Amino acid sequence: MDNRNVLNNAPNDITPDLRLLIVGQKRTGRSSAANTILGKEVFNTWGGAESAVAHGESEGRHLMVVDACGWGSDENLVPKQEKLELFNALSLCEPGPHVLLLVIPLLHFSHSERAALKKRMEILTEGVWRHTMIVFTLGDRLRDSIQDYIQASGTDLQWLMEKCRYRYHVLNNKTSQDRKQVCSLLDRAEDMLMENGGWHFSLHMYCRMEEEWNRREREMRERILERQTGRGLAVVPNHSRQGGLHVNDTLLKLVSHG
Ligand SMILES: Nc1nc2c(ncn2[C@@H]2O[C@H](COP(=O)(O)OP(=O)(O)OP(=O)(O)O)[C@@H](O)[C@H]2O)c(=O)[nH]1
Ligand SMILES: [Mg+2]
Repeated sequence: MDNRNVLNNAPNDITPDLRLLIVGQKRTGRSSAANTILGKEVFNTWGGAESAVAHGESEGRHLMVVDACGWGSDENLVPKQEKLELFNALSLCEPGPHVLLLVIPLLHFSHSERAALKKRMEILTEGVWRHTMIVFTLGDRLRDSIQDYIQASGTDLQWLMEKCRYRYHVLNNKTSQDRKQVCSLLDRAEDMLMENGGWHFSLHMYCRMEEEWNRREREMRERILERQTGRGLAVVPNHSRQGGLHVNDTLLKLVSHG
């Protein structure tokens, strides 16, 4: 077994109840959040570490926590090494994470951060958002309430909040002994798991679902086209749509040929 990836193995008879995958940009407090959740200093916070996994018991739950290698800030492309690291982190979480904790520091969330994040999340398919909760770190810097912070933030954070269906939690990693913040984070994660019918995130499954929806959508468009062209009408599909999970937003422009 590769030691760099297994920091603290659980005894064989303990099955982890909840698998958490912690993702986010570099130096945002991912490892600190993982340590706060586990209630011990397992992951190093000196920087630049590779993805790693740890098991532990916290607030009455058996946890598997994967601290994924941090993302870069390139908005236009995701370097191959980053993609491989992301897949590696996922594989450490086999058969798949129940919840992804997307770490965002309580600073200004910029347009370029949004673009970089979007590019990385896209690798995991649109379906990943169902399993994603935002964890705001630097909770000690919060001056007003988190609701005020969210309201005062710009459209980029609003976009992210909507993607995550307003599932978020604030962590202050400087007070890791405050177990109430961890308890409510884990409660929220368990609620999400229930909302998802107990299903964990599986890249393989969501890729297949997207392929299937794309195939059905293509077939439906072709059938409509056949029908309309028979009646002298043409169909112009909307190619600007993202993802392939919704068929009802296909923009049909019917152009009469007289
Ligand atoms: N004040 C404050 N500092 C924090 C908090 N969380 C993390 N930090 C600090 O932020 C720095 C980065 O924390 P890490 O947990 O190593 O962040 P990371 O995202 O794992 O960093 P890399 O693995 O290097 O990408 C460290 O100096 C932490 O002490 C927090 O809630 N409050
Ligand atoms: Mg780290």
